[in-house]
This record gives sequence, structure tokens and C-alpha cells, in this order.
Amino acid sequence: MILARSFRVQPGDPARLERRLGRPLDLPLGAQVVLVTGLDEGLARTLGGQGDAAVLAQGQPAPELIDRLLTPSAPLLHLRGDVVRFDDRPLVMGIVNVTPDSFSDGGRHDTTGAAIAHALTLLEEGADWLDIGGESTRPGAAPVPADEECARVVPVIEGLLRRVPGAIISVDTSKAEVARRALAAGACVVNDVTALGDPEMAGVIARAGASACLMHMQGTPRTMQQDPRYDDVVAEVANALGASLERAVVAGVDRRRLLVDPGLGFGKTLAHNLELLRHLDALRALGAPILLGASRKSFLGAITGAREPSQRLVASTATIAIAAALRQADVVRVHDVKATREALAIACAVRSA
Ligand code: PMM
Repeated sequence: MILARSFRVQPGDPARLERRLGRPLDLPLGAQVVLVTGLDEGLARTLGGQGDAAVLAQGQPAPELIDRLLTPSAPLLHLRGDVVRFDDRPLVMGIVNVTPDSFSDGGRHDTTGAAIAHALTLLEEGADWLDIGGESTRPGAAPVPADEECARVVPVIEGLLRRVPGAIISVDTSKAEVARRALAAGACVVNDVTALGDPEMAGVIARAGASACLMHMQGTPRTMQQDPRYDDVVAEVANALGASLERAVVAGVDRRRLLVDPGLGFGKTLAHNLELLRHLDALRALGAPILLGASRKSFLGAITGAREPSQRLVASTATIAIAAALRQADVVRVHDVKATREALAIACAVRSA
């Protein structure tokens, strides 16, 4: 993963960066610089760096500088103060459902302590990012009041950040109030499966300077699987996500902080899900990184015959590996982090061979 971190040079930074880059640097205190890590050696050398790192010039707003210098072949995502490029491999978002009733892991991590322990395990297994949710979106699920949802997720976010201060955390919520409190607790992304269904949501994200994932859903979790219909599922999902992106931008959200997600299983039949998976490239035209949530979903069980979500590991990792090999997913939302990292290692080795 290529990470670009922009900061003003503080006492101690020049010596540290000179050690890292193996050469003297002219870095006046207070200058704005960008440290880029995760580069391949050739590019690092071209940029005057060494190993996997380079320090880029000063004097311009860092994000624009990075955008220009690293002309991207894949979209960029601004996440906190970092710019993430997805050339290397998709990021792995580990799922932490602090719910009694999620379809796959409901009731397994529904205390603060159990959820934090699970999150730490996912980080150890290689998760880049944790998605913490307090309301099930399974088909037929009933809504949870905002206070109850906050009581589930906020202590987990706070406790986790006390243990792992740099952790990247999204809150999986469709309520602006929950998003606001989760962002105040230290989450930096809102994962909204209703793509701004709450009229206050975009304002909350904009004011916090947060990132957000906008997911497509037809209907609501209560009704979405009753009779989903589309004339052209790929075009309709792409158009709806495009409209959600524009609404977010008009409300003041930084476009570079937005991801899109086709919402597999959210108001979609098996045929719709497969059609979307086959044509994820259509979403590339939106210019935002693509997040994919296929993990353990029932459409996979409909193909393989695995009735229990926990039996859908191979199907989940196969789906993710295909999307990754085709460069059609930039972030994958998964329950099984270790297996996903292995599958991605193979897919990415093949695609870059
Ligand atoms: N799926 C679920 C919940 N949140 N968020 C995004 N962005 N994409 C998804 O596909 C998605 C989601 C349902 O799965 P879970 O109950 O296992 O969390």
C-alpha cells in the first residue's frame, strides 16, 4: 500500500528522515513535506528517496502535490491525513459487528470487551481497517434506536483506539447522529449502506472532514429481498451511486474522501449480484475507489449450497480474489481476514506478474 503522509517539519524530523533516506536533506523547520512510503525501489529512487520511501517537495498543498506526482492508474482515497493508492493490493476491511443479530456473526462480539478482542485479532491477521457496526442490516432486520446503536459502537471505538491509537476505523451506520458520535470518538470513515438516506448525514461527514463509503441498496433491509427488480442493474446502480456522490459533494464532502459500493445482496437477486460482479468496471467511471462486500453473503451459498454463513469462506475468498485479480475492488469488507489476505496475495501476484 502506498501511503503519503503530509506534515510540517518539527525538530527531530530532519535527522529521522535523513536516516531513513540515507542522504542529507534540506528540510527547514516548519516546511510542509510529504513522506511517501510503500514505493517500489525504482520509483523511490526517481523521487530522490531510498528503499520504499521518498520525501517530496514543499510549498504546495500536499494532497494536490501527491495527486500530480503519482499520476494514478487506480483511484486515490484521502483517509485522515493520508492519501492511499490501491496499486499494490486492495485494503482489507475487517468486520466487527457489535450486534446480537447480524446474519453471520450476530451475538458473537456483542459486548464491548468481546468486540475489541475480535478487532485486535483481525488487526493481527492483517486487517488494514476495521468496520464497526451496531445495527444489523440482514434482510428483515428491524432498526435500532440511535442511543442503543451508539452504546454498542462508541465504547468499542474508544477502547480500540486506546489500545491501537493509529487504527483506521469506519462506523457502519445509516444514522447521522450515530455517525457524528462515532467520528467524535475517533472513527474516520462513515460506511453508510443507505448512501446518505439520512438527510443530516452528508453534513455530518462534511463538518468532520471524514471519509465515507456510499453503498447502493434498493429498498430497506426490512423489505429489500422481497422482489428486487431492475431493467439494467449495472447502469441503475452506477447512476444511483453517481447521484449519491454528487449529493455528498454538494453538501461539502471532499470528493477524494468518497468510496462507492454496489451493495451485493442489498435488494438484489443472485442474477443481479453476478451481473454486478461481472461488470464492476462500469463503476470505475465514477472515479471513486470501489469497496466490495461479498463476505459470507447468501448469494454465495445459493451457488455452492453452503447454508451456514460460516461455511462460505472458500466462496467468499474466491469472489474477492477474482475481483482483485481484475483490479475491480480497492477495499474488501470481510469477516475472514487471514484467508482474505492469502487469497489477495495470490490474486495480486498474478495480476502484477
Ligand atoms: N454488508 C453488510 C453490512 N454493511 N457495508 C458495505 N459498505 N458493504 C456491504 O456489502 C455491507 C456493509 C452486511 O454484512 P454483515 O451483516 O456481515 O456486516
